[in-house]
Amino acid sequence: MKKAIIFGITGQDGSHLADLLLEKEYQVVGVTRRVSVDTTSRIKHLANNENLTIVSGDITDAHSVINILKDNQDAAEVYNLAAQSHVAISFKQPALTWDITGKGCLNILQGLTDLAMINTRFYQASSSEMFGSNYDTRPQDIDFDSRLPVEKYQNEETKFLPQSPYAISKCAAHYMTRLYREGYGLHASAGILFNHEGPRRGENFVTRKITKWIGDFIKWCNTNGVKPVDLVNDTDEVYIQGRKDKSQGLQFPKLRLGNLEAFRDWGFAGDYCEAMWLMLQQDCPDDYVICTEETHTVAEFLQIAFGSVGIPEWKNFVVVDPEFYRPAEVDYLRGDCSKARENLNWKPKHSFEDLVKMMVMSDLS
Ligand code: NDP
Ligand code: GDR
Repeated sequence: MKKAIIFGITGQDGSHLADLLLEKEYQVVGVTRRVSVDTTSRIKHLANNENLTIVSGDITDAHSVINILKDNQDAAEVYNLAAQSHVAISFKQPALTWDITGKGCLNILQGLTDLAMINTRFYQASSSEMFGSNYDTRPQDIDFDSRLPVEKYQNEETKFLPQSPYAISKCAAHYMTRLYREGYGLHASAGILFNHEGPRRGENFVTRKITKWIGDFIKWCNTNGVKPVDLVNDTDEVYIQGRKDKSQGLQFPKLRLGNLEAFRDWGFAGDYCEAMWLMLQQDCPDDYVICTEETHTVAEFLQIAFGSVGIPEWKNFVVVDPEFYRPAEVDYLRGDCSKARENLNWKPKHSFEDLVKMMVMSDLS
């Protein structure tokens, strides 16, 4: 039976990866950090799985990392999914983000090297945020007519131009992974994953913030006998009024968002965790872009999400609030995953529309 260690098992991806590895009959060691509240809701369904062991540790503490590795030197695979993963928060807590998202990766790589765990394969969760404001271009048509509009994309050859403390920390961890691969011969791969979402997504990322709001709003409408379509002309900046007469006091807070024009290449997290596993099954370690090759704006996400509950016009339910703008934004992400398609035989199984509807349905239940 193969053993795998997952740093970050309580997160969205950690929980999907644990499901996948346990299905494949791995013995999984999941690392959780000590906090004052229960963070294991995403892996609750695995509580009685005898192949899952939870150990306590913090990736910023090199001693704790090395002790976990020492106790599990027979691990075939180590996945580093642990991070302070919220881009906007990284502007407010840059040093903490650096310690977790940047230096944490080094603690694992150095631990693997110090313990001479040369048979253990390592996965680093790199990110499309590393491309920041950069992209490559190619003509949209095969005849390379330069007058045609260009197609913008990012792949393994695109230069990084990070736009946040989070992205800079991820770049450092990414380069460390490459160094330990090339310099020390570790089987270390990095997946440059574009945004991936699903019902287990944290509630402060934009997709889940939207679908959670829709779920709560529809439940509020049902409880109060209010029809969402009757409310669309309400111009209040803060609340949706449930009654024409405001004095009756039936109110629901509007959905407050930042930049609605950013483009993201959004896929389903479950599909992407399969790609992580595939990378570690290859004879040679390498870096791979994982994405859907489609891009959509936040506004398009809103359109489909509201449309899926029968609300064609979302604009009166949403307030653009500068509080959610970032000091620097990543405007356009659209990946090209030809390398993963060819070498890993991987492709996404869920479309953008499937993903949005899956998340809305889950938040309605
Ligand atoms: P989440 O934020 O959902 O999960 C992050 C995990 O890291 C949680 O389990 C968290 O634990 C853990 N963690 C945070 N700090 C520490 C620490 N000091 N020591 C140990 N564990 C810690 O992220 P996702 O699951 O969405 O993403 C997984 C990884 O992939 C992250 O590294 C992220 O940056 C990266 N990534 C994600 C993408 C996405 O679209 N989801 C795209 C590209 C890369 P706790 O529960 O205690 O907070
Ligand atoms: P991102 O995801 O920054 O791409 O990082 P997020 O969902 O936070 O933002 C996506 C886009 O939506 C805009 N936006 C808002 N974002 C949030 N969180 N809240 C809002 O209210 C809001 N309004 C508009 C943002 O400005 C941005 O343009 C995610 C994380 O999972 C990273 O860890 C990962 O590395 C990258 O994806 C790839």
